Amino acid sequence: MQAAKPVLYSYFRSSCSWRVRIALALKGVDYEIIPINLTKDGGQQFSEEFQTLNPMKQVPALKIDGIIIGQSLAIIEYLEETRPTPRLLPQDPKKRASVRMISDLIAAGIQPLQNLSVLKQVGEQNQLAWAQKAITSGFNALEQILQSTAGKYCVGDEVSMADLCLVPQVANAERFKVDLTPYATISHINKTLLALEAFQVSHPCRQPDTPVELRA
Ligand SMILES: N[C@@H](CCC(=O)N[C@@H](CS)C(=O)NCC(=O)O)C(=O)O
Repeated sequence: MQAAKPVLYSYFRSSCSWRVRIALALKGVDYEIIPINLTKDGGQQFSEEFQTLNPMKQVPALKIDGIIIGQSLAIIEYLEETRPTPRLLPQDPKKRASVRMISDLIAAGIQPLQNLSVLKQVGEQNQLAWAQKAITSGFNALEQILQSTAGKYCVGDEVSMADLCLVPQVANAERFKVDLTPYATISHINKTLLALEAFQVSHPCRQPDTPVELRA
C-alpha cells in the first residue's frame, strides 16, 4: 500500500510555516497543503477541528508517517532524522550547536514576540513599534553572532536549519518596516538564500492560499 502524502497545515504568510515548507522542498518531500487562515472567521486556528490537531492553535502542523507534529523546529528535526538528505544539521557538533543557537534565537527569541496573538494584546496603536523593537534587538545579536559563524550561509557554506529560520524572519522584518541597513550580513545571506529554488517555491507569494493581489 502506498504511504499517505504528508499534509501541511499552513498559512501563506506564517513565517513558521515557511520554515517547514523550505525543509520539505529541500528534502524533495511531496506534500499537500491545507490552508489555515489566521485572520478569517476570527482565525481558523481556533476551530475545534484544528485544535485537535494542534492544541497550541498555531500553524504549522504536519501530518506525516501516521503522526501529527506541531512546532516548526520539531518538524524540521523529524524530517532531518527520517529524510537525512540533504543535511540541514551539520555533522560537526560545534557547527550543529551554532545552527541550533541561531534557530532558537529566531524561533524563541524573536518570532514569538511579534506573533499575531501577542500583537493583538499589544493593541493596534503600539504594534509596529513593538514588533520593530523585538526584531531589532534580536537582529542586533544575530548580526554579531554571524560574524563568527557565517560563510556563504548562516553557518559555514551549507544551507542549514538556521537559514530556514532566517529568511522568513527577514520577510517579517520587511513587513514591519524594520531598517535593515545595520544588518549587512543578515541581508547578504538572505539575498543569497532567496536565489535558491527551495526558498522560491515555498515563498509566501506562491502558496495555494496566497491572495491574488499578493501573488508574484
Ligand atoms: N513555536 C511555534 C510558533 C508557531 C506560531 O507562532 N505560529 C503563528 C504563525 S507564524 C500562528 O499560528 N499564530 C496564530 C496566532 O497567533 O493566533 C513554531 O515554531 O511552530
